[in-house]
Amino acid sequence: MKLWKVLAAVSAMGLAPAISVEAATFVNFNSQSGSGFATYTESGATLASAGGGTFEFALTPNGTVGVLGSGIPHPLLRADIAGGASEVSVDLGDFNADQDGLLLRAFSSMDVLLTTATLATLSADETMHTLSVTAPNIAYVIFGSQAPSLDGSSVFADNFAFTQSDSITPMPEPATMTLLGLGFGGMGAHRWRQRRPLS
Ligand SMILES: [Ca+2]
Ligand SMILES: [Ca+2]
Repeated sequence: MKLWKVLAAVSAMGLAPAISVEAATFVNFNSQSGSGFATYTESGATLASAGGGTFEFALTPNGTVGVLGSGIPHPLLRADIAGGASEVSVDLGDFNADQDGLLLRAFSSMDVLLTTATLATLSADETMHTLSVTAPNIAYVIFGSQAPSLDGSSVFADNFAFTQSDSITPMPEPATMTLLGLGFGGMGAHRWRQRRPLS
């Protein structure tokens, strides 16, 4: 076996630097409808009304179905992510009614606040806004709006997305080392045969 073939084989078997494998998940709620939900789970994300209560699926300012905490005041929403996440984003928005203090808070599994994203919107704002947070090991997020919003978290949520990141450091496997040994051994034998006088 030629040296370049050995190197190509070893390279193909993963003797590479540590790589990051990211899996992005996206939930758009478009096939949902109705109200009175305590929880809703899709693609590893479990949605609930933060602090109890229920939520409903409703048409959002982006023209598709999203989520709204039910009742007055509207409760914030919470989403637990199975396996955790390193990045979470959600679209939040309101119709032309009041100013809103949009928020997205990320927590660890020990209920420690990791990071918060906020955005203040004007009363005339009729669009959805994407809030994103990045932190290692996000177990769940709480999102919606706070004062000056009227009636609690009076905003819709949609397009919930999260990224799970796993760092993988490939180690040379025994089979790889065996192949490497066979490769160099084969080259040695080839040279020995070339040097041997013809009989
Ligand atoms: Ca939607
Ligand atoms: Ca509002």
